[in-house]
Amino acid sequence: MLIKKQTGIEIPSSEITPEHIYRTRRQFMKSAVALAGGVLLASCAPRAEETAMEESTAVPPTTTPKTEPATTTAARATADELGDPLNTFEQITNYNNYYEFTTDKEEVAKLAKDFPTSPWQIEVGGMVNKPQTFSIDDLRAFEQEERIYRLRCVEAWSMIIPWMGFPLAKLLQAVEPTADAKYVRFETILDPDNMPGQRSPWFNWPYVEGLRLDEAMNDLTLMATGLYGKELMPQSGAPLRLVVPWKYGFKSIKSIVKIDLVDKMPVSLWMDSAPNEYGFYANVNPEVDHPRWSQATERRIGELGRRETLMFNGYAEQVAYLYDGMDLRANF
Ligand SMILES: Nc1nc2c(c(=O)[nH]1)N[C@H]1C(S)=C(S)[C@@H](COP(=O)(O)O)O[C@H]1N2
Ligand SMILES: [Mo]
Repeated sequence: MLIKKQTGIEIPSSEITPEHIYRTRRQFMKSAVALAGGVLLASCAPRAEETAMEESTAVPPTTTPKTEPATTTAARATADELGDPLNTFEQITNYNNYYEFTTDKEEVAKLAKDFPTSPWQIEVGGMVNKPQTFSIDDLRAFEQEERIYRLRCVEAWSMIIPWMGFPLAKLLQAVEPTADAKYVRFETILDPDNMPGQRSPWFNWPYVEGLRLDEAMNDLTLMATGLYGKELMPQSGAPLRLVVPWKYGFKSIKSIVKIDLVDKMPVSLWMDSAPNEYGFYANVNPEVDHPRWSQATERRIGELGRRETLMFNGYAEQVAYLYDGMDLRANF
């Protein structure tokens, strides 16, 4: 049975999961993983000599008009698998990094409000047997699931977000990467008329990101289309953004229009603008500091104290094997 949500995204009722089932599934995931063995400117700062993107100490405003999330499953799950509470819809949609609009996290929502996200196409090509252009409707062919993930920005703040979406692996399987494909390159839309930040000369637009093919195929790697059971809003990267929960938030590129399978490591926008500060891997690692600040702890949005940052953002069981034998300091 399919439940038609107000978003127009069809979600199988099997995916509408009450809390106690989450718990069971979580136990299952843990044992399954054991058996198998297996974000900046901070990244966001334009240039090293620029002032560090200082995180504001202000808690996201609660006075903004409230759009209530749909009362679905997503809304009913209240914690991640570590038992920590989800951030609120208001927090998640009013504290954003999206340099195409502004570097002010609390102004993104307002500036992005009318950004046109329909019609939209995602061109998937490069080293594949079946290049394909997907419309947002086409993406409904991929079963939508809910994934509750921690998002850790390289600026040392974090949130817990209940995403809706589908594994990137499903999309890649559909286009059939060739044997030569080693990396996946993602590109954000170039639309300076509607994205004032893209008129800034600080960056070589559009925003580009990349993953190694095995990272892209990992089950945690998500193409997100919604959160809290609602379609993504522009500030969150509508209509389609990447979510790679074990890497700093800047890897989770928003408003994607192009995905290419390639054989060379892509140069991301951050690598291009500050190669000494932002590497290709950007795995969350409390032991490898950013040149301008420590990564040992973080501030969870909505909390006062600081938390210890977890290796691979708490997803080591699922992803550490990807980096066996690699020097994580050299490959930062
Ligand atoms: N196209 C694009 N994608 C982007 C960014 C950006 O500026 N432009 N910022 C990144 C950073 S630094 C982070 S931390 C996350 C923030 O996602 P959120 O605003 O949905 O929390 O988006 C990432 N994706
Ligand atoms: Mo970030």
